[in-house]
Order: sequence, then structure tokens, then C-alpha cells
Amino acid sequence: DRLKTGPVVPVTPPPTSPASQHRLWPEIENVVKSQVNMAKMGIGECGAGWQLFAEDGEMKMYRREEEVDGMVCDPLKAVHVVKGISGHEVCHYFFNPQYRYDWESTLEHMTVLETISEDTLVFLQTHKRIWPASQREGLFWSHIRKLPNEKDRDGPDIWTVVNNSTEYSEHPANNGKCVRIFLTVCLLCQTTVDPPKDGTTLTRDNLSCKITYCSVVNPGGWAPASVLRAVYKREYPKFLKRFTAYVKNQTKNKPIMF
Ligand code: 18C
Repeated sequence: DRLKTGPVVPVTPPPTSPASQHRLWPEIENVVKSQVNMAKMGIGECGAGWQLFAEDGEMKMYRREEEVDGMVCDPLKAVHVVKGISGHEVCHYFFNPQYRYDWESTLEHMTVLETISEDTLVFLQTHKRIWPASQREGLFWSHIRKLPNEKDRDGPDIWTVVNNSTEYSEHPANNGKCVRIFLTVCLLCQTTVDPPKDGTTLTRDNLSCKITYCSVVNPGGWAPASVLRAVYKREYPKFLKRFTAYVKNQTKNKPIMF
């Protein structure tokens, strides 16, 4: 009978090619590994020249003054400890595009250019313009990953999101009103659980998350150094406080996502 009706049409479509086959994959692997290793280092292990520029409770932000071709590209390293949230939750809200407008206050517009896989996206973002500089945009891949907890094998996993600038021929840099920025960002989150002594069920009160946020942003074109440094001194603390408060608020009545 089958011979008469022709070939059997497969009901399941062929699998989409895995992320590991993508042209960006070798770079993603390398950058994620090196960024995670650097983020894991304490400020004392990161070399000289780090200055504390903002502090608020558990939050500490350090920068190193650096210029590349006369443009301010100061590396930033921030550490924070936030109670009541897990590292997976922090990374989930940082990575997923559906929440971005809720917490990213410098954002004007965001598009997902490509979904490489569930854990790897490519974003094109335009940011609010700061007078007297030109408006900025960024084109970057973003990857979320669970890492084994090497120090405590039974402890919660470590989570990370790494964002890194890339190029798309369909979206050439600097051909419109925006100047393209270059960024490398790593968010690394480690959950600590302090279980209740009396054996009662674990709640958010038993949870805290150590957050490390590292970034290097090259402004991509002329911007007055004094304005730029004043902007990031204001914007980075604002970002980390606003974003972590957002995650706390989003998760407070939800089951803990480890
Ligand atoms: O990591 C963060 N967000 C991620 C998801 O969006 C992602 C994006 C990073 C982009 C960071 C650079 C954005 C610069 C845009 C210009 C600033 C607009 C300010 C508007 C104020 C009204 O990884 C969190 C990012 C937190 C951003 C803090 C600001 C950092 C500023 C760095 C200077 C950049 C050069 C600006 C040139 C103009 C200066 C005069």
C-alpha cells in the first residue's frame, strides 16, 4: 500500500542546528571562560590601580582609569550581596529580553537579531542620548550558563551571563545616527543557603546571592572624558540597585528557582 501512496512524509521537522555549530560558538566559549575566571578573582587579585568609586551597604564598585586611542574605557568591577534571591534568578532576569525594558533605564530600543539557542541571543540596543555626545548603540551576543560549584559540590550551582560585542554585516556600525559602542560584560552569581536550624522548610530568608558584575565599555567614538566618567559613576550604581530591587520584587511571591 505504501508503495502506491508514495514516500512517507516525516511528521517531525529536522532538528535546528545546535549552537555549537554556529560561527560565533568558538568565540563564545573562549570569552565566557576567560570572563568567568576574571570575575571569580577578588579585587586584590585583579592587579593594581583599582579605585573604589561607589559604595552603598553591601555594594562596592571599583574602576581602573584606562584610555584606548584617547577614549575612556575604564574597566569596572562591582560586588554586591543581596538577600532573598538566587543566582539563577538574577541571571534569568538579566538575560531574558522580555524583562529588559523593566530595569534597563538607559535603554531606548532593543531587538533580538538572532536566537542562536535557548541560552544564546544576539541583541541590537540603542541607548538614550547624552548631550553633547552622539547617541550610542550596541550589538552583542548574550549567553547564560550554569557552572559547577567547584568549592561546594553539594551547594547550589553558580550562574553567569556574558555579553560581548560582535559584528553583523546586515547591521554595519556607524552608518546611521548612532555611534557603535563595544562592550564586554560578565555577571556572575553565587547563591548561599543558610538552612533553618530547626529543620523547617527553606524560605527566601535563608538565601543570599553574591553578585559580581564586570564591564568594559569602549564608547566607540569621541565623548568628553569628564562627562563619560560622570555618567558611569551615576549610572552603574543606579543600574545595580534598580536591577537587584527588580529581581527581589519579581521573585518575592514565587517559588525559589535554584
Ligand atoms: O550590563 C548592563 N546591561 C546589559 C543589557 O542592556 C548590557 C548592556 C550594556 C550597555 C552599557 C552601555 C550603555 C551606554 C549607553 C549610553 C549611556 C546612556 C545613559 C543615559 C542616561 C540618561 O550589558 C547594565 C548596563 C549599565 C549601564 C551603565 C552606564 C554605563 C555607561 C558607560 C559609558 C558608555 C559610553 C557613552 C558615551 C556617551 C558619554 C557622554
